[in-house]
This record gives sequence, structure tokens and C-alpha cells, in this order.
Amino acid sequence: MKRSTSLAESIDGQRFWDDMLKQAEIGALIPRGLGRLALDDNDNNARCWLVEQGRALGCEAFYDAMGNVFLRREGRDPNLPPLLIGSHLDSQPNAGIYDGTLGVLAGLAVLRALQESDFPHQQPVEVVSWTNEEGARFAPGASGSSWFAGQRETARILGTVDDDGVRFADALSTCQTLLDADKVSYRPYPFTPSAFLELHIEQGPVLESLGVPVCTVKGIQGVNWYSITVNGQANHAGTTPEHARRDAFTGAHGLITALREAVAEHGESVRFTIGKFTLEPNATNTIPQQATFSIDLRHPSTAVLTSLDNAFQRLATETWSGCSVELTVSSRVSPVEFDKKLVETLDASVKKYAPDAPKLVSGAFHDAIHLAHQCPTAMLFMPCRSGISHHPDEYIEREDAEIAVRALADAVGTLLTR
Ligand code: HGY
Ligand code: MN
Ligand code: MN
Repeated sequence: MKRSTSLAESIDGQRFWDDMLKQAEIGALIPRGLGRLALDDNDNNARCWLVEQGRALGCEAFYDAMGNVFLRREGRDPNLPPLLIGSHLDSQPNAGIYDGTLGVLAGLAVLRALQESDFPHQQPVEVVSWTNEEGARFAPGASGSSWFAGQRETARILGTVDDDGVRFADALSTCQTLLDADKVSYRPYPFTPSAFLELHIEQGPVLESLGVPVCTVKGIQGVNWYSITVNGQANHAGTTPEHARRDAFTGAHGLITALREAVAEHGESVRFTIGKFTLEPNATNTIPQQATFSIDLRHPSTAVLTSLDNAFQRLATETWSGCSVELTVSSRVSPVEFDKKLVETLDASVKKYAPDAPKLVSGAFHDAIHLAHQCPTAMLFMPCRSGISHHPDEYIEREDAEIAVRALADAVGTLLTR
């Protein structure tokens, strides 16, 4: 078997793209897109599909106590810490097919290139699919990676509940039963990789606007998630005069206006999103008793996040149209800067394919935001059309994807021969 001069040249672009389209069939939406919520049947089937691909390459498959799935290609010295590559296979409810899947399948393509080029490496190489990165079903997101990196407690994650009242622990147990039946080895505990690499779509417009197929990511902005409940009093919509009302929607509206005013003081760089909003009893002719909504707050600066966190806590102590407020912090994740040496190693590979590539800070969070606390971590981005993501219109150019995977493979080759 001829050994290629570089691992990047051994990447089989066609096979990678076929894999991308194949995985997208698991949880495919009509007319397009992906609905693969964490630990649902589609997510579980996608994990089993990944295990099957890895085994075909001679890899051993493992899962850990949080359901993270690993494919391991042994190195000449199995006692060395593995080089870890990966991302996530779960998706938003009405998503595109590339968010997260790109990074997992890129890792699979690298395993395939290692196998087919008989590339010698001392340390093992593992590809991981992290559990519940998106947090769309079980909030907050990045359960598997935050647990693995010691950033979140097991019990806290296992106790999270989805909108249908299903506990994470029970959904995980169903997944583990499937993986056991598939003879996937149980390796419960986290380990310290030599490094973690993640390739992801940019989910923003910069690379497309520059015409750059791949770039290095040097960090990720911070992200806080909150759940806010406004408690009022249900009553008859037709007979209750305004002065006698404690309307939870009116209260929520006043609070949200004040929250947005606090955010506006920090200018354009803050990202403030209310993605979920429910009213109880949710009837046309009953004044809402309760309003519950989510907040996703992001910023590159810890100081700004802290200042807004304090402002939100203060506003939550006030009453709004006679309603009281309960504010729960689902997660506070600080901004991270990736390991500078690893960033430069990745960038040396990137510049072989995109000499003018910038280094970006990610607006979206990724599993790498937690792995950065466990080992040297860095990311690569590739462009997606108009920066659209978390939407079925998410789209990437196959040629760009192949270049990005080759850049990743080139960096892996450098790290394995260091
Ligand atoms: O929300 C995020 O930033 C990621 O796409 N889950
Ligand atoms: Mn993602
Ligand atoms: Mn996402």
C-alpha cells in the first residue's frame, strides 16, 4: 500500500461527501433538512451508523457515561493519549444537514485516510460524536462535552427534562441499551486527549464574503442561557377590568422590554435571543397565569456578560404588571481562547489551502468551548451559504468541504508526526 506524501492527499473526497449525504438520511425532513434531537431515535440510529463506519475501518467503538461515542484507531503505542477529532450528530428541530455532522464525518474521513495510506502513528486517533451539543431538547447544550471536560456535574445533566417530561437519564438509558446491543464497549470515564480538533461550518457570513474555503478559529464567545417564568393570575378575559389584572403576558412584555434596554447599553456586539415562549393556560379567553421564556445571551467579553447577568437578576426581583418573576440560570459558559500553539499548527495547514484566510472568533458555541478546559483545543471553519444555519437552507459547497477536510487532515498529519 503506497504511503502518500501527506495525509491530506489520502482523503477520499467522494467517499466523504457520500458519507455526508448518507448520514443526512437519518432524521431527514421533507422537503429538506434534518430533525435529529439529542438521544431521539434518529440520533441513536446515527450513532449506530457511525459505529458501523468506524468498525469497517478496523476501529474499536466505545461510549462513555454521558453517551459520547468514540471510534478508536490504535497507534503503535496504545498507552499514549489519543488525538481526538470530532463534533456532534444531534441537530436543532428543523435544521440543516451540516451543523456538527461535518466535524464528525471529517474525522471519519481522516480515519479512512490513515487506514488506506497506512500512515504510521505512535498515538491512537479517536473520533468522537458528543452527546446533546445543541441543547434543543435538553437545555443547556453541550452536555456530553461539558461533562467530559469536568465543566458540568453528572447529576445535573441526567436530571434535565425535555418539554414532554422525558428525563435525560431515561433517554440516555435507551441509547445505552442500543449501543450495548451493538456490542459497543462501555468506557465510562473521561480521559485527557493530547489535543482536540473540531471542523465546523462558520454559521456566519465572513468566509463566504472573503471567498475563503477554510480558516482557523482562535476562540469562542461566551454564552449564558436563562429560563424566566412570570407568574400572574388567570381570570376571565371578558369580565376582568385592566386594573384588576395580573396578566403574565403583559408582565413578560414589560420585563422583556427592560431586558432589551439593558442589552442595548452594550451595543451591537451583544446577541440576545428569546427562542422559546409559552403561556399557560394558553387559551384565547383566559388571562395568562404564567409566561415562560428562554434567553440566549452571548458576548466575547466576560465583563459584559457579568454586567448583563447582574442587570437581569436585578430586573427579576421587580414585579411587572403585578406579576412576580423567577429567573433560572441554565448555564453560564465563559469565552475561551484556544491553545495558541495548536492554533498556529492548524493555521500552517490552513494557509496551504487558503493563504489569505483570517483567524475568526466563533459566535456559535461548540463542544470545543468545553474541551479547551481539558486539553489543547482548536477549530477550523468552512463557509456556509449566506451564513445560514439552524435552518434547512443551510448549505455548503462540496469543493469547500473537501478543502477543509484536507486542511484538517494535514494538521492531523503534522500532529501525528511531531
Ligand atoms: O447554539 C450554538 O451556538 C450551537 O450551534 N449549538
Ligand atoms: Mn454545531
Ligand atoms: Mn448548532
